[in-house]
Amino acid sequence: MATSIRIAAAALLALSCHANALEPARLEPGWEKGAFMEIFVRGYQDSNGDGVGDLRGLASRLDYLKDLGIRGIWLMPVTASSDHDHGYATTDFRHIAPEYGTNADMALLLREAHKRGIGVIMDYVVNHSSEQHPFFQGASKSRKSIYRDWYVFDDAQVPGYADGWTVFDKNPWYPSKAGDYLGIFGKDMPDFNWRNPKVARYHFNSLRYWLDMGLDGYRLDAVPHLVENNAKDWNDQPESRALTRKMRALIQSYPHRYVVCEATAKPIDYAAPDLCGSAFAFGLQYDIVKAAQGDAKAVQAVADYYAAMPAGMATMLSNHDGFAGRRAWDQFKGDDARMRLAAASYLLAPGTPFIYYGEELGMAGSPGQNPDGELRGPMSWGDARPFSKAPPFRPYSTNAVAQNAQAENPLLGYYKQLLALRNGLPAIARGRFENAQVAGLVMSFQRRLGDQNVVVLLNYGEQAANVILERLPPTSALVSELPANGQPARSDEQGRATITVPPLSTAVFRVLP
Ligand SMILES: [Ca+2]
Ligand SMILES: [Ca+2]
Repeated sequence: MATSIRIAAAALLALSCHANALEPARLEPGWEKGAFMEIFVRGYQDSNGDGVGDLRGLASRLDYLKDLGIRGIWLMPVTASSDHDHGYATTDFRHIAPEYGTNADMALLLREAHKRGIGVIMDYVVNHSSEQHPFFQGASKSRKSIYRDWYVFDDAQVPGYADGWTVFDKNPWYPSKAGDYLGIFGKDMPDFNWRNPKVARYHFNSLRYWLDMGLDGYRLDAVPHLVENNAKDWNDQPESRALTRKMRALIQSYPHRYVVCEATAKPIDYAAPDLCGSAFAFGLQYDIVKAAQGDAKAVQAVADYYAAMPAGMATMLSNHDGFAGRRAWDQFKGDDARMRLAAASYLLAPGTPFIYYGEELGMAGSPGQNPDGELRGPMSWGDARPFSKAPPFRPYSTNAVAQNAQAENPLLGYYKQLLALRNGLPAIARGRFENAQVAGLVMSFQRRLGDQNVVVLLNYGEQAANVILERLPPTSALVSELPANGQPARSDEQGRATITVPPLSTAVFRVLP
């Protein structure tokens, strides 16, 4: 059974390889500036009643994502892994995890997503494999294994190389039958030896494998950790940047592909067009949440960040990792108005926004889990067609009955409105960020692209605010886009307009010359 599926998938791949050179672009240029959904496949939709989400389940929810206004999907790791949870301990870089489906299911998901104008990128774990990976099983059992030089062993380096290391408060060296090996992220995840050209060739071919199938790009995991030089110089080394550059170039040798890097320490460096091109704006999410909670300093910090950041930043409110913060709904303790402000603070701003699955529903964490586990629960679809017919792999969210995709859910409607603006007004998706003004708890800015000029005003305060907008085109009409039936306004001959923004709300105007 498995063999015949693999053969079918291989035949399908062969077809897509040949078609690749002549194939027209599947997605519109600039598609990656639409909003992405970060999806934990295990928690999204189960199709076969085993209580575990899978690719066919996700494919059956593509209409929901399209209807919401999503333009891209980031799949957390979907290839075979040994951790039975997040998937970052890879055991096979070229086969889908059996509990998620087959490579043919992946090809199906890509086709169905493209039909709906949605691009799909997947996590690729470049720094390490699982200790269960057959390569490491060989490398760690015998010094004679052909795979031993695929990993970092202390005796392959200068004497004393493994002495005196502390990485994330731990000694990253672990014993094995074949000597001590390096595991920056722990014993279960041995680091690849990226100085070995065979390792680089293997991963470059794996990246090509999924691109040839039609994948629209990658989220490259932990790239500043590819190469370590010594006990002191192990983070963000020049060699790691050079490899990241090379991978980005390889991926973007295919048309309309998007790459985003996880580079927690120096994300702005990694978002440079000649390095990764895009990187997660770690840190910004704390300020957005604080701003939406009414912290004036944070409001200024958000405006300053957008004014200074490269266009390729990937923004978010939270993600699958506890260090990035709890689920947004939990951080706001269910305060719908502040949750909306946080959403507007990144979905109407520059960069590529990544919504964490369920955020748009106001989904809370899974009960009784560790800090990471509570973030990765089953999606709150509602009872009519739930996540699974079987007991789920992890308990449903604490508010799955109150906040789901089927019940009357004003927050979901609001996310649709924001994404409709992003998709309908190119200045919001791709325009410059200009003329930011901050006064206390009120922030406004203009987004401009070609002739299109859009003004966004956010009032994080509990009182209505009168904002005097400056530097507008003189004597222009301001047409309200949010709320849809809002009062219009006009700028005077000095390019000023006075707008009243209700408490805890966002207003969007299109400026017509
Ligand atoms: Ca399943
Ligand atoms: Ca490494």
